[in-house]
Amino acid sequence: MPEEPPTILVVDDDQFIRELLRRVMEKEGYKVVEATNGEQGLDVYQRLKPHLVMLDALMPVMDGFTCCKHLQKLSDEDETSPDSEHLEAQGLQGVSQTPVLMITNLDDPESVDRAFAVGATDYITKPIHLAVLRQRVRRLIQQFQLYQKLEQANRELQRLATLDGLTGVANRRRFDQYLDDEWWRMIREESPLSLILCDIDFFKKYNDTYGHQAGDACLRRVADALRFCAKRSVDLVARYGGEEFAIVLPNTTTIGASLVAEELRSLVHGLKITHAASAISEYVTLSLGVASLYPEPDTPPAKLVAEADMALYQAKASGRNRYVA
Ligand code: GH3
Ligand code: MG
Ligand code: MG
Ligand code: MG
Repeated sequence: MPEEPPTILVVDDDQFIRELLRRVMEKEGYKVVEATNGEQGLDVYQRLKPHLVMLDALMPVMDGFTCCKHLQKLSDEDETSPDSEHLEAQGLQGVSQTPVLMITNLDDPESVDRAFAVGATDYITKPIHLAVLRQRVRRLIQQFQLYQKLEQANRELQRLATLDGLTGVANRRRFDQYLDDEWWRMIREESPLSLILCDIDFFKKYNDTYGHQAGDACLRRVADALRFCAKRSVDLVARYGGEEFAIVLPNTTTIGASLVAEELRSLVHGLKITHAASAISEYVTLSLGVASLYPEPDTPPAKLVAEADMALYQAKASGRNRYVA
């Protein structure tokens, strides 16, 4: 499919200028939309999200400086990249925002400074030197598109950096971060935080019997079961280690967490994944440890993990395929 041409929004009260810019820019292969004052410009900007705004300074209703300031704000709100803070720290604020090219009769230094102060990316005076304009436009749009691509790649990388490659659930890094975040949130809300740690029973034997690839497939199915049981959007499922998984359950007491643990145990057993080498069942089973507490500022979240781990150990010691709370 051919790519859509970039869109340029021309905001000018002078019809002659608008028509000139449209003709020149369409010849360059761009799509052109028009507005006759700042207010209309903002409206079109929000609906069409152009790749470049050409902005006159003096216009009725809303002038170019005011319009530019508002554009800046709208562009900030669009900004979803977690990387924008980095860019700002390096003095690169605005690079990923829609470029605004001021095209105006005003050539006094104050107007130039004012335009850049309200967020203009570039400045050209009338009468327009068309060859210069073409080059500036090409460069501004190229840069904008490049930054958009970089930001998208960045977002994707950030997302992938939190996931476990085999099962698609959160990885250990994300687990640690989330547990810490929720620990502090529960302190503020004076609410209990629960954790379920679970471990596949006799999984080494499963690998030995069916091979590592079958082991991987089993891990994926168990991860899916965990995802199914963690029903609220705040419940986080993570791969804690090799064949160990965790569910963080905010605002949840021991009773609530135990219900989830039992549902999960029964669901995994009910999957009937054949495990001939298991000493306790003909199918793959889980042992689970449940811990729950009211977080306090001078206790680390590791305490919750240690308690869940102890409960898991007891579940193993007392026969497996069960939870201990
Ligand atoms: P228990 O019932 O006491 O938990 O016994 P177990 O055999 O499950 O426990 P152990 O810790 O001895 O073995 C865990 C096994 O999990 C060993 C390791 O090869 C396997 N494992 C860890 N990560 C992966 C993985 O990504 N893929 C596969 N297929 N196996 C894995
Ligand atoms: Mg004007
Ligand atoms: Mg283990
Ligand atoms: Mg195990």
